[in-house]
Amino acid sequence: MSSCHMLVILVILSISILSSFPTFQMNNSLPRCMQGITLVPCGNRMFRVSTASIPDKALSGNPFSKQKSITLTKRSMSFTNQNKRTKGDSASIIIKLSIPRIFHGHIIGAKGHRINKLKLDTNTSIRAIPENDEIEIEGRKTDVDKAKTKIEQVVEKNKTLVPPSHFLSLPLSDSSVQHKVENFQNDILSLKLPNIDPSIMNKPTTLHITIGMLNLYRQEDIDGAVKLLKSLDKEINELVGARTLSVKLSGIKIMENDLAQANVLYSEVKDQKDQDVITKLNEFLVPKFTTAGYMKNEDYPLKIHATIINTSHRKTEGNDDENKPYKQNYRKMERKPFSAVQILNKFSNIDFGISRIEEIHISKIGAYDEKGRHRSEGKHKLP
Ligand SMILES: *[C@@H]1O[C@H](CO)[C@@H](O)[C@H](O)[C@H]1NC(C)=O
Ligand SMILES: *[C@@H]1O[C@H](CO)[C@@H](O)[C@H](O)[C@H]1NC(C)=O
Ligand SMILES: *[C@@H]1O[C@H](CO)[C@@H](O)[C@H](O)[C@H]1NC(C)=O
Ligand SMILES: CC(=O)N[C@H]1CO[C@H](CO)[C@@H](O)[C@@H]1O
Repeated sequence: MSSCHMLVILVILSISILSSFPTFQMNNSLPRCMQGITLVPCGNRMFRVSTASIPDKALSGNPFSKQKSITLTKRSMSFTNQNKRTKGDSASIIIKLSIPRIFHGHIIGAKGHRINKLKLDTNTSIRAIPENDEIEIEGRKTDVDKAKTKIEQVVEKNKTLVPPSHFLSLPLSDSSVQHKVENFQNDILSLKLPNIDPSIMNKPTTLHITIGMLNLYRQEDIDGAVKLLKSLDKEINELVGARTLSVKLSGIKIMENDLAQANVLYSEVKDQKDQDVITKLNEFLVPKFTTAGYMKNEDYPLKIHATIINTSHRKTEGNDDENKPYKQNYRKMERKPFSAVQILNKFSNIDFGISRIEEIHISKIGAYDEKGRHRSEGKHKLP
């Protein structure tokens, strides 16, 4: 047993030794449930020790009680303190990795196949805690490190499989345009066509033009994307110019080639100059967000449109709760198309009017605010 190892044990058990280390800091602002790891100083190095494994006796009644110990939480999982441990160290530690719950299914694998293999291969115990977006790994330090690397590889490899979480949006907030969209949707509903029901109508309050899809699964990604958008303030304003950006929405089209098998019905931005500004915004923003890792590197052309009907929203049991675990929430749903023949015949010349575009939002898919708009994580105000 190395002398440092001895020290770790001594530190855990001895109040007098604990208090003699000046580098030991306190943080009592964390909830108890997040205090999985206690950092214990040993010489000029810090060791992570599972708080649970520290005897209460060693901690109670001294200034370094559990509540006051430094802990690694899901927000601070960057292990800057990756010192090599001496060989033969068999102390068991627990770490909590910040892994968004959307990936937990990939890590667990079908019938737990992948997680079981991970556990066996690395001699660790691994537990998914979807409520906290955490994966907990327990074992010897070297084994835990191995498991951590492997889990991160699974996430990296499977990143392309999960649906986007957010999008860069130009909300069309003009109430008269929204009202016309609502009337149009009601007119369609009154035709009582097969496979058309209120659930597939995009809420008029969410009317928007999409600049690009975002993959922001963790709070730190959301914060980073918001910060990035804010950092581009000046360039965006220069790009848009002094003139107010407003778009005229008119006409309706469907995304599919077969009129009888439509899934998405949308209206288009008519004015070429407005289209050009939006295209420029897209061409400027997409590379920035892609480089930062918030957008997937997908090379599809921008289609400037405002969706009015989308059969993906069709209400099926269990797909409307953003807090449901991965499997229930993201199971593949079958899309039931509708025939757009009658709608296009009847309303092809429809005009929804002009809506000013005042802001660029980072909007969350499937989450809405009290006014029925997409929940905004952050925004840029246009001139
Ligand atoms: C204590 O934890 C809180 C919450 O994670 C954090 O905001 C704060 O900066 C921490 N304080 C210290 C001294 O580490
Ligand atoms: C697996 O890890 C435990 C500690 O978590 C250790 O006691 C045991 O010896 C290890 N087994 C092998 C085969 O390395
Ligand atoms: C339709 O809705 C789905 C699910 O919300 C979304 O992924 C897709 O981008 C939408 N399509 C259009 C064209 O709005
Ligand atoms: C589609 C894809 O890349 N899936 C990968 C998910 O992660 C596992 C483990 O790393 C890979 O084996 C899969 O190929």
